[in-house]
Amino acid sequence: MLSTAPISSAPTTDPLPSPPRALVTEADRREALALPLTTRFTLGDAISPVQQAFLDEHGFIVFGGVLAEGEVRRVLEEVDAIQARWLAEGRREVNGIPLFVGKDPSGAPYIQRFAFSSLFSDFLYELVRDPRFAPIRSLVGEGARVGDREKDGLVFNRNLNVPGSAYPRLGWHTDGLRDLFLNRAVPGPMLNVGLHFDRVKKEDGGLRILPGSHRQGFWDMLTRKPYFVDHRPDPDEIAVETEPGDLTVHDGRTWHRVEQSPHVGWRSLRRTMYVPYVTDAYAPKHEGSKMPFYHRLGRVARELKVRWS
Ligand SMILES: O=C(O)CCC(=O)C(=O)O
Ligand SMILES: [Fe+2]
Repeated sequence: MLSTAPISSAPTTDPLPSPPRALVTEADRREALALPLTTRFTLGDAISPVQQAFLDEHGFIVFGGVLAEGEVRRVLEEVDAIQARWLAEGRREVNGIPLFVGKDPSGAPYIQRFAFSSLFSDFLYELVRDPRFAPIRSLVGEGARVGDREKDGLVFNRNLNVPGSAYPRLGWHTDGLRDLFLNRAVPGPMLNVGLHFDRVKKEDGGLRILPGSHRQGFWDMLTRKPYFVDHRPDPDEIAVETEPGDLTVHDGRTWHRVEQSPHVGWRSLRRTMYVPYVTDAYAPKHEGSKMPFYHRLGRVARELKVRWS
């Protein structure tokens, strides 16, 4: 029988050890600026000064092959198991965050955005605490913890382009504004850490970023583009190309979007997992938590879209 309770006893506030932040010299900065924007870095025991400078300058960075092939496979299996459980339960939301439920190429229900995934899989819970991510946590800040129960928790996305898809693409936005809604305070620096599970080249759609847009003022963060409804390519955007197992970090103030795949069916599948490493005051959610306003809006838009496609 399926149990409906998440792993309730797991601790979620312990800060994890992380090495100190790299010190960046002017020479490191020049070296970082001379690198192509498509550079895939290697994640070591610490963030190198050039890697830190690249992120500071451009607002994003890609590390190649952070997860091994077997780990990529295992994560995908865990997510399939969570889907089976949630569909069997008829689950529509977790801790007040709606699941995006669309259809797969055969027309069967397909969960396209999972929230709080680490509360439903011991493997995922342990994976996001692995020592290899310690340097990434040092980017986020001292004493960063995994927000298993905070914000939307560990998010897993499956973008798919089929009739009835609930999540084929995502319009221009910054992630920081969401924090503004949640905290009612002007957000400071915040980093989003993503793991990628498919080979996505520019011509396959995927993540588009405006490099350096994290250095804009707050006014531009509010008004540069209409949030979420604008899907138009920008002449200054770059495509973030990924291989399965790659890790990306982007600054919460950068403008970015997800371009719809030109392919149709399973060929269009793009899977990502966003890890909430957080440093702010502990604010856990629970099954009675109220759905944030922008998720309410999004849900109405998705339901209309799925119904009419
Ligand atoms: O799919 C991605 O890589 C990015 C998704 C995203 O921007 C978001 O969920 O805020
Ligand atoms: Fe985003």
